[in-house]
Amino acid sequence: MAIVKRFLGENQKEVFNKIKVELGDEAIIINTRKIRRKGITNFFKKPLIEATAVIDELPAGRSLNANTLPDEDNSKFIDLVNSTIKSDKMEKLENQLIQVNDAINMVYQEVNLIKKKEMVTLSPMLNKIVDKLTRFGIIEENAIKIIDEAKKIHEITDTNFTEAVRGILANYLGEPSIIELEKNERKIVTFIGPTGVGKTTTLAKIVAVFSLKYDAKVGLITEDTYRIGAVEQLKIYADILGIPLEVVYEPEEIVETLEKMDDFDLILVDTAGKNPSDKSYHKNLEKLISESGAQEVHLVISSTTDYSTALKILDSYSFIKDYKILFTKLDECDKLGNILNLKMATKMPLSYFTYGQNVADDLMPANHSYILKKLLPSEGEF
Ligand SMILES: Nc1nc2c(ncn2[C@@H]2O[C@H](COP(=O)(O)OP(=O)(O)OP(=O)(O)O)[C@@H](O)[C@H]2O)c(=O)[nH]1
Ligand SMILES: [Mg+2]
Repeated sequence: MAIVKRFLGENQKEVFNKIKVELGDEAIIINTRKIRRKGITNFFKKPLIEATAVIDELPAGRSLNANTLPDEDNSKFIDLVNSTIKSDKMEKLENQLIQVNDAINMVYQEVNLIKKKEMVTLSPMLNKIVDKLTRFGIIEENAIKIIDEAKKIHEITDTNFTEAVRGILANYLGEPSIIELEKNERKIVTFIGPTGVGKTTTLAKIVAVFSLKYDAKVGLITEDTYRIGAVEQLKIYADILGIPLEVVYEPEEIVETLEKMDDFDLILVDTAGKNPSDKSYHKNLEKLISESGAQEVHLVISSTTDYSTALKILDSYSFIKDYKILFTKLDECDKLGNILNLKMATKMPLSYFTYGQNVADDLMPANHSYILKKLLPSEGEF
């Protein structure tokens, strides 16, 4: 409840000073008026000044001075003040509600997990392994699922438990779905994804592999004329690798551009990173992919993105029906289990991993053995 109080003084300065001393700097003066002094002898004297001040809460360490003018009728002021600060309070209340809601959701998830744990009744030893998997970034729900499956395999087939976990993880991660070229067939591959995840750098790495290692005829197209320096960035890579770079300003232009690159083995198309919830971005991207007839789309995502954010990002790209996930920045990621979570959630194939800024290197097919080695460095048991 707000505090509303009237103060009286010889002049405005004195009254304002009283308010400041008693209620602090945050107090708001909502009304001032002149008051005639009582008694005939006071009639010609200067009137007194009365100010009404309000504060939402008394600052810490202050108390209301009993000597200041008591407010005879502050209820209407309180109503007035409460209505003006209502929106502020409502906002606070809404935030509190959101927090309560989040807390309920968390408890709900915890209860669900406890229920699941009870259902699969893991021994303390197996629970320790679940902990190890979760420390690696695998969400608890997936960790329990994996351990439960491994337990069954171990019991039925007598396979060593660690090997069973290894097999299950490898199975969930799947085989890498890398770019493969057919003889006399041109392949067009488009790279999409949020801003700054490493699309252009990765594309340059893939060009380097195909043109230098496999001697394929590779061409580059970019539609990223949005970001300053984006074309120049790619042009530098193209010049170093001695391959042509074409720029398209509108999605439809890609048809004509591709006609010029008829005899190429591989054409990689770079796109501008933008906020994936931008609707015009969707339209342009869809058009670019369909007009180009791209056989493959690689959705590039940084492995350092936390699980829930990455899920939202992937969801925002769900207007693209068929894509592979390409994870970058594994060198900066200390929770590689996240890759498994996203693979399990989307069931989309994984194409490549990148693990550094070096264009001539730092790229590999999305091998599950890389992740498994990080989880279980030695050949030993859990
Ligand atoms: N540590 C690390 N850095 C990387 C990796 N891949 C790319 N980067 C860095 O990430 C930054 C952004 O890379 P870009 O290739 O420009 O990213 P982009 O997705 O094309 O960015 P936009 O076109 O602006 O959306 C650069 O500093 C890269 O060197 C990687 O695997 N590891
Ligand atoms: Mg780029």
